[in-house]
Amino acid sequence: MGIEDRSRFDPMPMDGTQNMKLYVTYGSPYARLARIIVIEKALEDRVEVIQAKTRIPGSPYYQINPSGRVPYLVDEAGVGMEDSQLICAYLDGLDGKPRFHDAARASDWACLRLEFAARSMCDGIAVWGREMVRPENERSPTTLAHEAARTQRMADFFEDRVADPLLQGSPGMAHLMLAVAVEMASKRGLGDLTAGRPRLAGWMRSMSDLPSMRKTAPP
Ligand SMILES: N[C@@H](CCC(=O)N[C@@H](CS)C(=O)NCC(=O)O)C(=O)O
Repeated sequence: MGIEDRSRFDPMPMDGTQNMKLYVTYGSPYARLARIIVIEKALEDRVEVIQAKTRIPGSPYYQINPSGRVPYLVDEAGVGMEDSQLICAYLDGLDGKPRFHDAARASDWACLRLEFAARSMCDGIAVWGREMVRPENERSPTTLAHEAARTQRMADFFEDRVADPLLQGSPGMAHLMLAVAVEMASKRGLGDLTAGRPRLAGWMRSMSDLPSMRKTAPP
């Protein structure tokens, strides 16, 4: 649903609070993380997912989030917040039982190092994707080559790490970030990062099978 249509779909809970609103684009890997947490935490009834129009001059979305980025969450009190890290932690903690940011993981530097390495990989893939949507004569071959090489190095890094117990077992933010990054690389045309990387391939098969990953697969 576009932001211009949303007033028709704004159910107001009886207690005077409003449903949360999560602004996304369906191709954004960062917005996808927030959408995954909404599903994993069974928050679909409390969070309305709204498609924002990003990267266009004068978008009405800039009245909601002046940075123009997604994801952006407006909470039940009407307070807005941006960035997938913050939004995921907020949504995960609403029931007081965070599963993706539990206290053990939040203070575990090894977990956080993996999550942020995956985030760094995703940032590079996003830059590559952004470059590729420009008209061909505006694309920078230097940037494309730089980001493509970074992506391959990071895929090698994770081929060596996915067997680590930290990336096995129930998913945390590092798992989600890495899985979303690998799927985005393939979707955006950077290739199948699991090809020739058997450990990453096996790991991705189980991640891509999660219902929340399937339901949020990019168009
Ligand atoms: N660090 C941010 C990154 C968010 C981000 O870069 N979002 C992109 C989509 S992938 C965006 O909204 N771009 C629109 C723009 O730059 O105007 C996060 O984790 O949420």
